[in-house]
Amino acid sequence: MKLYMHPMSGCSNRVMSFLDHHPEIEIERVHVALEKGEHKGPEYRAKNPMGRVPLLELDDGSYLFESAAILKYLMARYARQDLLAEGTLEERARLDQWATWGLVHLGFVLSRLNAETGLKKMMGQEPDPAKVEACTADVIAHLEIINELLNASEGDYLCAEHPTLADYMIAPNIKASSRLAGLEVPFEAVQTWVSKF
Ligand SMILES: N[C@@H](CCC(=O)N[C@@H](CS)C(=O)NCC(=O)O)C(=O)O
Repeated sequence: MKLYMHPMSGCSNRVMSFLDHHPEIEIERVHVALEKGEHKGPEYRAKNPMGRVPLLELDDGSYLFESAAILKYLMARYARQDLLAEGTLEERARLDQWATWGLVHLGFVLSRLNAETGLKKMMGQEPDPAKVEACTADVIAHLEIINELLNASEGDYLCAEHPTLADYMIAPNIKASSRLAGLEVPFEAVQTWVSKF
C-alpha cells in the first residue's frame, strides 16, 4: 500500500500519526507537492478526483480518500478494532461523535486558519491580521471544548484509556496547525495530549 500525503497537511497527519504509533504497518509514503499544484494535475486526479491528500493506494491498485475512511480501513485491517469501537453502544456512539466533530467542526475552523496564515505565506501573500485574529478566536473556542473533555476524562485520551479514532481525527490536526499556522494552544491538558501524537 502507498499513502499519498503532504507533511504539513493536518488531514495527512491524522493517518501518519496512526502509522507512527504502529510501525509494524508498512506503508510507503509518497509526498504530493501541494505547493507545486501536483494534486491538481491530471496524473494525481486520475487517482483522486478530489485533488486532495491523504489518499491510500490499496494492494489491488484501487484508491481510498478521506482521512476518516482511511483510518477506519487501516484500524479494521490491522485488527485494531479497539481503536474504532469498544464498550457499549452509547460509548461507541460517543467515539463516533467526537471523530465526526473533529472532521466537520474543528477541521473547518483549523483549515480556515491555515488558509489565512501558512498557506497564504506559501503563495507569497500577506495574511490579513483581522482575519487571523478572528480565525484564531474561533479555533480557541473549539479547543476549549476539547480541554474540558480532557479534564473530565478519567484517562489520558478523549474516549478511552488509549487513543482511538477520535484522538487520531483531532490531535494531529491541531499539531499540524501549530506548525503551519503558528497556532499556540493556551490549554495545558490539550498541549499535553497533542504532544503524544
Ligand atoms: N475531509 C478530507 C479533507 C482533505 C483535504 O482537504 N486535504 C487538504 C490538506 S489537509 C488538501 O489536500 N488541500 C489541497 C487543496 O484543497 O487544494 C480528509 O479528511 O481527508
